[in-house]
Amino acid sequence: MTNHWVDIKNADVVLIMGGNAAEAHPCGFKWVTEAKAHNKAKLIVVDPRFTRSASVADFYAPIRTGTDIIFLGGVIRYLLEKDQIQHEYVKNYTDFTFIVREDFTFDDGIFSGYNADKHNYTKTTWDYELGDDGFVKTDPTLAHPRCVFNLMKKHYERYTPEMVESVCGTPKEKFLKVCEMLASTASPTRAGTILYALGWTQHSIGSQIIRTGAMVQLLLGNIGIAGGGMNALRGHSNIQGLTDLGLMTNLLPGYMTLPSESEQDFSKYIATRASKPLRPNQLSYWQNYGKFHVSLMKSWWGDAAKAENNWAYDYLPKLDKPYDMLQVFELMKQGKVNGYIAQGFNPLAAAPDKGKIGASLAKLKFLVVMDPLATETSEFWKNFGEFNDVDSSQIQTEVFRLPTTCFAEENGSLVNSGRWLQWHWKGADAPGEARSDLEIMSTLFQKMRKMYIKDGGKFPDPIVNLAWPYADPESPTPEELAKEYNGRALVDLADPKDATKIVRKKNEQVAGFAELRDDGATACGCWIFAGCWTEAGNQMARRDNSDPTGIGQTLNWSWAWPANRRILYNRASCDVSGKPFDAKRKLIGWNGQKWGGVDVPDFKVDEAPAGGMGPFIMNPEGVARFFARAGMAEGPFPVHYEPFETPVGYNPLYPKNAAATSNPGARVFPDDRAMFGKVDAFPHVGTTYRLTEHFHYWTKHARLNAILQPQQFVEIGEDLAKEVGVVAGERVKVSSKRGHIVAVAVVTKRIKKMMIEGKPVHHVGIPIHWGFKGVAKPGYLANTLTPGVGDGNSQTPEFKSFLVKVEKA
Ligand SMILES: Nc1nc2c(c(=O)[nH]1)N[C@H]1C(S)=C(S)[C@@H](COP(=O)(O)OP(=O)(O)OC[C@H]3O[C@@H](n4cnc5c(=O)[nH]c(N)nc54)[C@H](O)[C@@H]3O)O[C@H]1N2
Ligand SMILES: Nc1nc2c(c(=O)[nH]1)N[C@H]1C(S)=C(S)[C@@H](COP(=O)(O)OP(=O)(O)OC[C@H]3O[C@@H](n4cnc5c(=O)[nH]c(N)nc54)[C@H](O)[C@@H]3O)O[C@H]1N2
Ligand SMILES: [Mo]
Repeated sequence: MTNHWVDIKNADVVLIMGGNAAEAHPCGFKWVTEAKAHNKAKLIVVDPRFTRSASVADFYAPIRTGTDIIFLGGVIRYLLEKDQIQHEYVKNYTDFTFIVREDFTFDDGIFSGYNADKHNYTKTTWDYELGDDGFVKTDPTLAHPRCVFNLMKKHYERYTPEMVESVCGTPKEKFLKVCEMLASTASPTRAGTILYALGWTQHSIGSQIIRTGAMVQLLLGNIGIAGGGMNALRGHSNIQGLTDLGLMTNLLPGYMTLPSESEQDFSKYIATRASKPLRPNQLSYWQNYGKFHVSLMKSWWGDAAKAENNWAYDYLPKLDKPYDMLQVFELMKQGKVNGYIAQGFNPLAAAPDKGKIGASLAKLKFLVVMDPLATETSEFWKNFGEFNDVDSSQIQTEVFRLPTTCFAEENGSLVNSGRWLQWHWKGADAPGEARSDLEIMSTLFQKMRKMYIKDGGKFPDPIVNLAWPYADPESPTPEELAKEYNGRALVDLADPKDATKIVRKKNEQVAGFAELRDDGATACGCWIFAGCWTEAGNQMARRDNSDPTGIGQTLNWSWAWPANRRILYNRASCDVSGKPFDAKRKLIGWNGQKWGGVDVPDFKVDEAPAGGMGPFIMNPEGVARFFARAGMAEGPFPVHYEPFETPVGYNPLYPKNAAATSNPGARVFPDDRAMFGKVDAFPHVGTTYRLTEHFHYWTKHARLNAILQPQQFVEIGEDLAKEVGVVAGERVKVSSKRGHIVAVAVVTKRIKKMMIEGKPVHHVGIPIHWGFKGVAKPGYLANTLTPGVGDGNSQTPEFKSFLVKVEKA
């Protein structure tokens, strides 16, 4: 989230699109209710199904899955055409006026630089035009044909209300009503928020859908203000913490990135990331990258990380490609992986194309499952009849189950969607032989290290030299780790401006990331967490909920990254002179000497507005981007592409160009490509989702949840039920090119037939929660059906839109 849960109450308009907060985030959803009750906020829900969120909305509009870019692109077109944008904001805080390179093109659905054979782009042309001074050229009059404003206007010309109706299946007047409600927040004194989750992410164009939403928010001046923002409602209680700590294959903690294979040179690695400002007087905060990186290396390798060895740069793996879930299972299937540790992860249930996952696990020599429960994955080799029809005698994989505790059985912190690190205390001791993940991992590490010390190996240094400063090496405590993430001084730190003044004593915790150094004088396990556990103690355990102005800015409740800031980009809530756009929702302001208010300024505190520094300090240009230079896999402006399994068969925007039907920049493995179904054999659109009564594949082990939702069902509309000849309660077979499931049919008015490009399209709703382990009725894994293709940037699988066929069982 750019903002935070409580802040939702400040919104005038709430758009829930690509998520179902009332069911998947029932606690957080109360802030939507608060906004409605106290702020007379209007709630809009756009979803293929009439959900529980929709049932309390002021306005609901249906949409075909996977077409949100057409819808949102249509909103962009509407806002530009009707001139309903926050002019001052857009002019000063975005790249509207920036000029784009002359060799950048977009032709019939494809951007310049496409390598058709490799299904990827060379992105050099996707950039601004630079002047001789090294700065981007701009045209404040917006007359230049290649300024971002004009390119964008042209780009979204095709996204008409008629196109929206035809491709998304959203009736034109409903679409226009949504536009009108959103446009009402273009005023500086009205705020609109967007809440989204998997209905946006789980598509082959998921990241671009989210970008389009962000572009709408920028046009409306809704980023950086109270009651605004782009708010990703995250999944597991600590999934935000997972990405913060860099547990993605290409990341390091704090959203630093691992070097790629071609980056063997340390200084170049740093220089590429420490971008120089692209406009005069901009901060370009990532210029501090070296400080965060060197402090991380000191934290990991202690004395072994020194200036002479580039702070152990050679210890870091250099990536040839991302090793996300889809990639790993592809390699496993090819027999290139010997062992796999599934820690708190049930891939047989959670990953796409269960057939492929099961076949891949069967190729392993060993599988370790660290989990409190026996899961589908740990029992993948057992025959469970129709639900897992395998021949155990053919599977050689040795499986080890290591029972773990779960979060309620240990202390620690969870980072919520609003970036708050909230400390929690254990509620009970774990049963049986369970040990904490920390203890299991540490014990494994100690054993492996001993083996490397004894036997050597090709390159044992990274393992042998890892710093391990914990009182009990086999069981570090969450408190020890939290302090390490915060970081500390390794020597007395002198004031950079006055060498005689010591600002931080050796071994003291740092107060924030501004104290970190790139000369080896500090260690910090995650720079964005610096400040969470200072000399003043554990800031995450704070529980003072005082809120000076009543807008939910409880700065003494827990601790938020970065720097306890609650609303990112909050400098953008003020005009150029530093005066809040909206006095009643004031976050910060310039008082003549410095910035201050009820949030921690996302800006240099003493930087006078007259200097012209922009609010988006993480971007070298200081402003927000409509034109995503070089960043995304499939282009700088979001384009609608059809799901890989499309019910239409062509891209209605570019019907003549087959190469532009589905995302040209998505990474698809050849074998998976062969497993895509076509609409003639699989005429219905499947989409998977969750229910309030279950948590994934986990709560079917709990009797109470199993009583609430005992058995697998699918939801179909009344028209489809009639077509296939079933009534509610009968069983249906749902098949895709990859397999089938059988489940009870729930016939509902909540899913309606849509007319898409003149033809009827039916959605089939498939809840994900069942499987063959647990106390609920055994069932099929929903992911028997889903295709193995991911988003071009995040590799998130296309779980929300694929083709199936429904028949009476
Ligand atoms: N009770 C419960 N709560 C949970 C979970 C759980 O298992 N159970 N899981 C947690 C986790 S890990 C996560 S990630 C979150 C997920 O939270 P959500 O994303 O809110 O959950 P989903 O039910 O997967 O899907 C959301 C909605 O997206 C809609 N949708 C599908 N395709 C599209 C589309 O193309 N466009 C639009 N606009 N909408 C679409 C679906 O109809 C569905 O209503 O929930 C978390 N909360
Ligand atoms: N078709 C389809 N597939 C989906 C989705 C979808 O919408 N549609 N959603 C996707 C999403 S968003 C998610 S997040 C995944 C979820 O996929 P998973 O994360 O694999 O599923 P869970 O069942 O939530 O959790 C996995 C295991 O973690 C264990 N666990 C709980 N606490 C601890 C602990 O402290 N330590 C350890 N070691 N284990 C613990 C649980 O017992 C459980 O077995 O599914 C994905 N798959
Ligand atoms: Mo999730």
